[in-house]
Amino acid sequence: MNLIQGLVIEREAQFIGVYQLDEKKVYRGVPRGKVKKSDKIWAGDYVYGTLTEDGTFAIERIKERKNLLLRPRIANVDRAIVVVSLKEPDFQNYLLDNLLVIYAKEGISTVIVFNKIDLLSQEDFDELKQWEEIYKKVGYDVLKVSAVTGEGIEALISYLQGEICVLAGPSGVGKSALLSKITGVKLKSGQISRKTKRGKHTSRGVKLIPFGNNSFVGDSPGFSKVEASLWMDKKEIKDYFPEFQGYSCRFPDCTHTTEPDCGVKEAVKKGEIACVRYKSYLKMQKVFLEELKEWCD
Ligand SMILES: Nc1nc2c(ncn2[C@@H]2O[C@H](COP(=O)(O)OP(=O)(O)OP(=O)(O)O)[C@@H](O)[C@H]2O)c(=O)[nH]1
Ligand SMILES: [Mg+2]
Ligand SMILES: [Zn+2]
Repeated sequence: MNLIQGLVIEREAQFIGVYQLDEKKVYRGVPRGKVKKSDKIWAGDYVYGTLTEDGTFAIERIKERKNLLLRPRIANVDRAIVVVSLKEPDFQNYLLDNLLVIYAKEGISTVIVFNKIDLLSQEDFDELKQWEEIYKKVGYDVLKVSAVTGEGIEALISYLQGEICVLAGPSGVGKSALLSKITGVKLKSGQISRKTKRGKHTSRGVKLIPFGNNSFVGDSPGFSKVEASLWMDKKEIKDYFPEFQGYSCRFPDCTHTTEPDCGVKEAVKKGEIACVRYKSYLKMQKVFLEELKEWCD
């Protein structure tokens, strides 16, 4: 049997939308044989199958996934576009830092996008510049855009070629607005969550929107609070702060909190590691360090 490849771009209740990459057309996917358990298929899954006479895509096989995001359920995510804003809503670096840790653990490359720059005063831009420098120094790409004026959108699109991307970030920062700008598809805010007819259960239909040359982008509902420590062992978190790597400490299992002769703490003291980032780390560890006051204001 000659199997063709498709990508699941829509997953809602019992519906599976399979995008045929060559034709750029969506078929209703019907799991067959070994893949009968349809609930194990997610948006972002690459599937192999055949086109049937009644115009459905008979799914014979699912490609092994490289990752699976939980919120929203999207598989094989290449890149997370973490959208934040300096104003409306106010920037919360702790929330951003938690998201960065989670994506780093999943092996997903991340770009930080400050949206709503049309709202900023000169003073705000000065503040934004400081945040930009902090995250760039850590190694993240930082983009400044406006979904309203379109500024910076071209640069953002150039990041997303041939990839499965997901927009994530706090509520109200303009993720859905940016998605519309990128793909040209008009979306209502909050469209992602819909009540099912059964009433009691809320289903979260997930959709990847195709654009450009086989690029796909998915929206996600806004987060109001994210704690990396709920996703992984607290001890692991230090591995996902890129700027902590390469320093040596007296104890090989140093948590970079209360231990003496800690290379990371020394680096914070010397200003090599940003205080705000280290403070986020301590908060994730639920550790309060009195001595921090001496080096960080
Ligand atoms: N001034 C300005 N307003 C924007 C911009 N982008 C989005 N907005 C507005 O911000 C509000 C929230 O935008 P959404 O796109 O719904 O935000 P969201 O991140 O998808 O929010 P959730 O779905 O709740 O997580 C809307 O009123 C948008 O019109 C922007 O670049 N500039
Ligand atoms: Mg939205
Ligand atoms: Zn240490």
